[in-house]
Amino acid sequence: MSSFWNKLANRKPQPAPPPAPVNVAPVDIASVAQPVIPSGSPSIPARPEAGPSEWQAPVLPNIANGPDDLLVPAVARPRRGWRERLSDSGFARGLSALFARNPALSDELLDELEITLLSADVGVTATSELIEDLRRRLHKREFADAAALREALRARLAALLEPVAQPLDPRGHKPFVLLVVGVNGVGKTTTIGKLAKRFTLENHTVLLAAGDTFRAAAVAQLQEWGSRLGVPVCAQGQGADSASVIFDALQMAVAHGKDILIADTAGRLHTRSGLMDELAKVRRVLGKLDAEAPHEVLMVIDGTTGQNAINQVRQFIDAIGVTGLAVTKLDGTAKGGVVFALAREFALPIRYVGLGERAEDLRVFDARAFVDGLLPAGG
Ligand SMILES: Nc1nc2c(ncn2[C@@H]2O[C@H](COP(=O)(O)OP(=O)(O)OP(=O)(O)O)[C@@H](O)[C@H]2O)c(=O)[nH]1
Ligand SMILES: [Mg+2]
Repeated sequence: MSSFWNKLANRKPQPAPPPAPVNVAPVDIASVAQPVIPSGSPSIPARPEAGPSEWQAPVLPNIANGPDDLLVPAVARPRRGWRERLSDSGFARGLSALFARNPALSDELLDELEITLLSADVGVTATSELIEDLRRRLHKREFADAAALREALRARLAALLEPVAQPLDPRGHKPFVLLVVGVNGVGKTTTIGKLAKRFTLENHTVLLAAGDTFRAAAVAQLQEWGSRLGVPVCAQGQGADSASVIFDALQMAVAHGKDILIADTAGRLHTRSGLMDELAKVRRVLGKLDAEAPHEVLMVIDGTTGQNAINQVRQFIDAIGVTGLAVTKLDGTAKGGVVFALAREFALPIRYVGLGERAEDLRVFDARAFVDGLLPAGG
C-alpha cells in the first residue's frame, strides 16, 4: 500500500505523463467499426448540442455480436425485439398464463397476480403496492373487464420503471470514466465489450482498463474484446494492483485525448470486506487525477439472481457508491421481476439491460419496451 502511494507521489510532479504501456496497439477505430454498418441502414445521429438531460441515446443499427461479429455483415443478423427476447422469461409466461386462466374480473385474479409477481422477484414492497392499488380500483368498479385491469397493470409497471430509465450520457467529462463493478460472473466484462462497441459506433474514442487483476484469464478476455474491436486496452497482468492499473489507464486516456475510459474490476462477493475496500481505493486513487472520477459507477446485476440482488446493491452502494445499474441475462428463463424490485428499492438509474449474449442485445433501458415485452397490450 505505502509503496503504491510512494509511486503515486513520484508520478505527480511529471508535467506531461508519458502514456502507460499498452499491450494492444491502438488501431484506427473508424476503419474497424465501419464495415458493421450496412449500407442503407440509418447512420448514427451526431450528438446534438442539447444539454445532457435532453439527449436520447441513439438506437444502434444492427450492430454485431461478440468480437468476431465485426467481421460479419450486420445485415445478416436481424435485430430481435424486446418481446422476442423477454417472452420466454418466467415472468412473461406467468403473466400470460394468468390472464389466459382468468378471463373474468375477480379477487382470485388479483390473488394469483400477487403470487406471480412475488415469484418473479418483483419483491414484497412493490408487489403489495401494486396489488393494493389494483384491488382498490377493482372494488370501485373502475375496470370494465380483465383486459382493463391488464392495461392498468401495464401502466403501473411502466410507471415504476419510467423514473429510472435514464440513459447514460458520457458527454459531460473528457475522459468520461466508467467503472464497472459487481459480484462474480454477472456479465461485467461482456458488458464492457458490448459498451465499447456501442460507444465506438457512436463515434466516441474508448480506452479499456483491465482492472480485474485477479485472474490472468480476465485480462485476456478484455484484451480479446479490445483487439477485435480495435480498442486499446491498458493492462499490467495478473496480480498487479487494480487501482494502479486503472490510475495508469486514466493518465493514458488523458494523454491520448480519449473520450471514454471503461475500467473492468474483479468480481467480488459483496460480503468480503477486503475486496470491497479495494474498490474504495480505486475511487480514492482516481480522485488524485480527477476529483469527479469515476463519473459513473455502473453496477452489473445478473437478472437471474432474484432478491439477493437487493443485498448486493446495498453493499456496493456502501462500499463505493453506485450511480447506475445494468441488469444482464434477462433473456431466456430469467424471471425479470428484479428490475422492478431494484427500481422500487433504490431509484437508481437503470442504464442498460442485457437481453442476450450478442452485443446488440445490450439495450439502453426502455421502460415501455420492457413492460411490453413482459406483458404485451391486449393479449
Ligand atoms: N444470456 C446472457 N448471457 C450473458 C449476458 N451478459 C453476459 N452473459 C454471459 O455471462 C457469462 C459471464 O460473463 P462475464 O462477462 O465473464 O462476467 P463477469 O462479471 O466479468 O465475471 P467475473 O469476471 O468472473 O466476475 C458469460 O458467459 C457471458 O456470455 C446476457 O445479457 N445474457
Ligand atoms: Mg470479468
